[in-house]
Amino acid sequence: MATQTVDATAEDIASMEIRGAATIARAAAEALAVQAEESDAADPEAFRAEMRGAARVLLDTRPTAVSLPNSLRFVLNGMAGESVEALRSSVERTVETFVADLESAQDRLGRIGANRLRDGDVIMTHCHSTDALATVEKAVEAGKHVEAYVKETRPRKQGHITARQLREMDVPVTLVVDNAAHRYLNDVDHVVVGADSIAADGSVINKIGTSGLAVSARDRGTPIMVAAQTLKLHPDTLTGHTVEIEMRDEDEVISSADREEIGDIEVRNPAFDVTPPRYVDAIVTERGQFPPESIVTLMRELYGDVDDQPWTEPSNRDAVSADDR
Ligand code: RI2
Repeated sequence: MATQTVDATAEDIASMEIRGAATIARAAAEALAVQAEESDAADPEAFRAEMRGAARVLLDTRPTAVSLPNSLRFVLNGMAGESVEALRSSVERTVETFVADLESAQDRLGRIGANRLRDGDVIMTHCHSTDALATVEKAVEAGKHVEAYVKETRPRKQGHITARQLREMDVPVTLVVDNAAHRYLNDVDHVVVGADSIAADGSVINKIGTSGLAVSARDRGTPIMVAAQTLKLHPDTLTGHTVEIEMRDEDEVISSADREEIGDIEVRNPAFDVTPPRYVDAIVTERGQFPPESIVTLMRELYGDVDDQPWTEPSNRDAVSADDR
């Protein structure tokens, strides 16, 4: 298990040293285990308050990937016991379960997604998604030959990570700039992407550029598979909330020297976009593959009774519900 403190983990998530929805979820859960281990809380209530505070620090790092609150909720709701010692070991056990579940979900999802890929298929990827790569890995393990067009994915070029990991699987890779995607989609059998959040209507929130790629793919008749374990299902969207799209620093897009040379301009750097369900052929989860419009059924089954924010202090919770009334 990782041994990073909550503050170090939060810093790494915010700076994207730790990135990718599943990886963020795991790191956050492991940071809570470290917090529990190192806590010198005097009594159970102090311990619980400390864990809630730690969860809020992690929660405040990045707003879009729901795997982060889902992971914090899982760990905080698993806290049980009448003594600090009992609470501490419940956190450690819950985090171990969380990490094991995450790994087996990705494994199962990979095997399901691999069934969609045939021997000789060419895929196109966007950004870097461990869930998406799991489907390719399982296909390769099953003896299928798969080749990949890998989109660079500006501004942070996470496509390079995808290219490297595909090469480690011996998958032939052609790296293209984002603008070349439409040009090569005729040669592609499947677009395979991950997700940071899935909304109740089946919309897919993923790295900026996914929606444009999906529109292009639909135009070319190329199917789009979204690989997303159920940790990516966003419970708040069941009650009408929308998913916040993170805006990142403009320095990721343009250097200050270049900017100065150009003159007075605005720069926008949204990290994610929303792909409507009509552009998505299948959402592949560890529970099977779903047409996007039916994902709400699974979301209700898994998260239907989730309306709690266990990181909120009990006094504020009362205030919130009073406001709601
Ligand atoms: P896995 C990433 O976000 C990408 O958008 C990727 O598709 C998604 O997380 C899911 O990644 P970022 O953290 O959970 O790079 O499949 O902004 O690894």
